[in-house]
Amino acid sequence: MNKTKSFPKDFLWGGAIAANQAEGAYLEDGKGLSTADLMPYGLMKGIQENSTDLNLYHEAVDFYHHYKEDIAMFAEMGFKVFRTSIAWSRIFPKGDELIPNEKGLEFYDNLFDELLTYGIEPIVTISHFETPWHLVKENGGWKNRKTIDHYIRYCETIFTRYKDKVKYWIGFNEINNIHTIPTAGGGILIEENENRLQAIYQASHHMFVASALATKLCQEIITDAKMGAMLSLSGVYPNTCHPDDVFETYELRRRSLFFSDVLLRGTYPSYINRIWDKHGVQVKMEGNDLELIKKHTADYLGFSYYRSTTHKAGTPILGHTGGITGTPNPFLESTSWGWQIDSKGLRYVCNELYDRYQKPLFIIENGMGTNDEIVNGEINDDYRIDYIKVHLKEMKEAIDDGVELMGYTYWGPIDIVSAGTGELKKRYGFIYVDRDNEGKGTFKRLKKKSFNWYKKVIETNGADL
Ligand code: BGP
Repeated sequence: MNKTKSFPKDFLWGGAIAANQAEGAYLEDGKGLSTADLMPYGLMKGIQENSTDLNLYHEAVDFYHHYKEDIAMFAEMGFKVFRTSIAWSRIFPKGDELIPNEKGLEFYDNLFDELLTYGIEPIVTISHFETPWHLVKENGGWKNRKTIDHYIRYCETIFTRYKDKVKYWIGFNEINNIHTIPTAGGGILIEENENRLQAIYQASHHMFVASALATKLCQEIITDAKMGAMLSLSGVYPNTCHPDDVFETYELRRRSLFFSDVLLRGTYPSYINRIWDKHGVQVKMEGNDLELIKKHTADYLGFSYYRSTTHKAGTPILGHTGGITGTPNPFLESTSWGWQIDSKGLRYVCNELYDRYQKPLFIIENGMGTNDEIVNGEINDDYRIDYIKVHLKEMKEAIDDGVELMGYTYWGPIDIVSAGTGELKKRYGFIYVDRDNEGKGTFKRLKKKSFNWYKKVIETNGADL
């Protein structure tokens, strides 16, 4: 008789958003410009500094002024945790100041207090696809080793300020995405004729040192703090069983796992040397960098899982997955955005990661973005319920496989601006927001069918899916 598959009783159910995709108020109360504020077509399309086109990140869904109402609904669903990010440029508008912006600090004090009044634990991403624009434009962002100092001053400020309110932290969102979206993912601009991978791996090294220093600082300032590494780790399969497809896909996967290898194992893996040699990369390291990285590894691995893609040998890739470089998987359905739905792949990835690191995992992003329609005043998003249901079932299997899974924060419990496209019509939420791609709407919130379904999932700890 199979023992009933169940989630641990202390499983951390919740939802996840990011400051730049939800808050709006992009220049309010002293906030400085961030890289996201200059990307009207989404974070994949890079900086458009002088564009006058509508940038939906500027007002997003106005979480800055609606957070109390939204948190009340997250509490109604029974959230145990809620992940969001602090906008670095709210705290240090240019990034290199010595004194923080008090109004920025106050906002997050109020936000975390609101969560805690409902017994919801905040999970805070320190840098989620946005860096103060001044640091990037004037100082080269993470290419410049000085950015470590600015980031650590920012960390010391928020750890000290929120030490009694926040114990779950994440250093960088999807740090491996510096490959595919270097400006959003790594706060760097790749110049004309610059060696792209030299820039990416040098910046990554600075981010690794900053992560180690931040982990050390966090544990010194906040008792029982948990500092997580976080990567984008949807699945990637060989396009065919041809050994070339298989091996090149393995290399591609490892180019992502390189980041978690360094952050969780604490050393640069030997396979990276061949990649660096091949691309003329020479990473400058200083003093006790490697000792810091070795000593202060992350406590857990958070990752985003949405889909799986395929890779065909010989297909040029910009980054770690580079999207679907092979043919679409004929065994999988796709969302209206062409993301292939692969719940079994989540079980695979959970096992892959737990076998590799033997550290707790946290599914910190998973969700379905699609074009929800209001029909007769209702939004019947059965497709979203089905998407989540099949993924939760595979998570239970992974737990039964022996994987230590800390929790699940559904990506976008409320509609927010897409990172990939800068649009609002790609909706993820259990809560609909009346605002469209043209920036029109009342910001009114409306529960979708999935709202009460997810509430029941949490109430029953995922028992009857
Ligand atoms: C991840 C990001 C999130 C979120 C998600 C969904 O890479 O960490 O910020 O945006 O992708 O992607 P999109 O918003 O493009 O649908």
